[in-house]
Amino acid sequence: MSQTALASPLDIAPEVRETLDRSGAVVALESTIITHGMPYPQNVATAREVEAVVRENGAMPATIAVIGGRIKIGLSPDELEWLGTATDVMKLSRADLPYAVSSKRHGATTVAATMICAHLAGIRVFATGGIGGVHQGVEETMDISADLDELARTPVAVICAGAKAVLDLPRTLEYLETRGVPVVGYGTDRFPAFWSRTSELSVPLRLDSPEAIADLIRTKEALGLGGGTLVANPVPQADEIPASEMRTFIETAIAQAKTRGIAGKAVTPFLLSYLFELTGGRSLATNIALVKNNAALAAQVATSLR
Ligand code: PSU
Ligand code: MN
Repeated sequence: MSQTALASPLDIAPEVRETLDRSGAVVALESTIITHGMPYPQNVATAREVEAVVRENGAMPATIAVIGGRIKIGLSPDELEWLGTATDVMKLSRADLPYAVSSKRHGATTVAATMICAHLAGIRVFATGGIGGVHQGVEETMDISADLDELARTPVAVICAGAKAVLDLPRTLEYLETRGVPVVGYGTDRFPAFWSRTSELSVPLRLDSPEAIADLIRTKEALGLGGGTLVANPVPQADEIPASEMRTFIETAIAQAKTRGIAGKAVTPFLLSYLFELTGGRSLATNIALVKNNAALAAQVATSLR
């Protein structure tokens, strides 16, 4: 049988299309944070605010998700609202993306899947909260987020607040180094730990301006190295929960996940919602603040990249 070319599974929103056509600045945004990372209605409110921050900083936001098997690059306000309340939305990483498209399912894209879709659409910069990484207890579970391999292979710059402190941060950094991913601290020598501005770890590289980050991205592309760049942007001081305070909460949450036998894709969403309860909502307030902070930097980097 002859092969039939697959019709493009991408639906690029008109204003995103128009911006890409004139080589304008576009920032990709993920959707797992909306469906599996935050409760309703804060999830939808945050997604809207993050898009507004990108616009205020001179770039076009493109929130990415799969709806009925179509890869949406840029969601309408109605689609965003629907996604925030929908049940039956898959959490999509590299492994699940083609299934969601071929089976016409709904899916929220993780960092890995968002990078893939952004690259398909020609978007080079992406803002999120925190990437997935090597989980604590990896010796037993082999749980390493597909986000890390994606950073090694797909040429999109990811602006985050480090990796969630529930992870094994030293091994996460080791893995990124092995896979050749530049990890850049923005205005810091310490690797940020998501809710906290610092961890005990040094960040491998440091840059202090959006222009310098754009230069690095351009240079990496010109060298033909392939793969992405990870920029770790510390949460603003006023919004952070110091690492010393988070530590006990994190230990409790991880112990709970173990007791309840939570595994695989469910681990990260479980830990985030359990921490929300344990911290009386503080972890969510910090999460919202750091995503907005990353969106602003991503927009500035995208603007400098042109
Ligand atoms: N950061 C957040 N909230 C989230 C996530 C990251 O602040 O919900 C999501 C991202 O989509 C990330 C995913 O790609 O968690 C990682 O999941 P896993 O550990 O299962 O790979
Ligand atoms: Mn995992």
